[in-house]
Amino acid sequence: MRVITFGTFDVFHVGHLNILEHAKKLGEYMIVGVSSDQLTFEKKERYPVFGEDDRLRIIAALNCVDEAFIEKSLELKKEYIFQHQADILVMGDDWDGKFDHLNDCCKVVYLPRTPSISSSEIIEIVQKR
Ligand code: C2G
Repeated sequence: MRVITFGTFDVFHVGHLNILEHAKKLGEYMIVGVSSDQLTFEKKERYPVFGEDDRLRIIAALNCVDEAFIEKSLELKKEYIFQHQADILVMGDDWDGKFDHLNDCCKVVYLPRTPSISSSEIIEIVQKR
């Protein structure tokens, strides 16, 4: 089974690692779409701390990741799924229900987020120091 997931993965932390490792266990081959800087701005109204090339390198270097690419638009999920021949789409449950319409091209699974950690909170803490 080929698993695909998407995310910004800015200021990489253990919540990111948990979901990627958990997702990989659902199949054998793991593909990750890393949001471009522009897409991150559109989603979060701020640019990421780390640029897309660095974030892509970090994700691609993980043991649980077989392939990583830049995700340019939220609207292209179907194209990315077909392009990478993914059988399962994994998303964090902060996106619960948002991608159910893709169930006709692959299985959609929402995994629970790791509590009490987020890139935005880490950025806030560092800014205050
Ligand atoms: N995540 C998690 N636990 C946390 C923080 C994040 O499980 N404490 C998960 C999110 O649910 C997501 C992944 O880690 O599945 C990446 O999180 P973000 O970088 O915040 O990604 P996001 O902006 O939600 O991008 O196409 C969809 C998007 O690109 C998803």
